[in-house]
Amino acid sequence: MISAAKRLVTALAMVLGVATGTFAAECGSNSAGFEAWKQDFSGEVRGKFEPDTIQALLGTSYSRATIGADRGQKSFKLTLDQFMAKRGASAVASKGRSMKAANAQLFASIERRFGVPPGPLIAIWGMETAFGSFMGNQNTLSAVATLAYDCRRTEYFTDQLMAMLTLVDRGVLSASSRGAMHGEVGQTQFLPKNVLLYGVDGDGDGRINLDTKADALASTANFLKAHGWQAGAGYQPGQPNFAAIEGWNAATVYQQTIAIVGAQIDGSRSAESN
Ligand SMILES: [Ca+2]
Repeated sequence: MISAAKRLVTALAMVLGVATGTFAAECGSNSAGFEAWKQDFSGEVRGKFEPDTIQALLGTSYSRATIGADRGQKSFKLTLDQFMAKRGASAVASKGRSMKAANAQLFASIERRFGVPPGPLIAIWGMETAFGSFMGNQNTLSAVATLAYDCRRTEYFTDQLMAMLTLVDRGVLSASSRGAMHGEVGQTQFLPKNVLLYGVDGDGDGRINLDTKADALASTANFLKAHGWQAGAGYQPGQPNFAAIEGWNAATVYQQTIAIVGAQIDGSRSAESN
């Protein structure tokens, strides 16, 4: 028992060591050190990834747009009503109902597979990218590499960069993949580590491509299931599935909005499960 536990601790330490910055490459707060960091970091992970993937990393450039967006993030507290108005929640609900009708088969197959009903998935889809309209146009590998280099959240984004390099290795994403400012990709804006952990093939073409709605929505359902979603249980605050929604986004008003808009889309069925 003890030795098994010890082995587990050792294995965990090794995994965490890889994931959380035993890297010596030096972070920086402007573009000046990026080339040197890239060389150092690439040297440290050489052998963990395919040579082409390392070349792709070496081909990244410092993303000023990403850093600008990161520095510009303002955290001001909105009330739930203010947040819902700002994010166009009522438009998401009404467009969401027509998206549900137009994609009925897709949502039925997702619910059979993961137990997650359409409402919360469509609320997330509408809030994140206006149903796939705005997925972002930043080079994902450069965005994530820039944030891994940047001193503000080096550890968190080094972890994301390792996931991104794994995805490039596997051909799920590539050196030319594009997405939002912090490296979020696809129709529901997964960070690379979430693509790696929860990405699934929703349309059965044998590939995971979160730029497609079927794969993005199935992966989002898989994310919620992995965060404890129980088929048939309610998802309003205080009900069993609200915890899975809390796993999606840290902001309380965002969580509440997903629950409210989701119920508006699911309609009477969600009222029955309340
Ligand atoms: Ca697919």
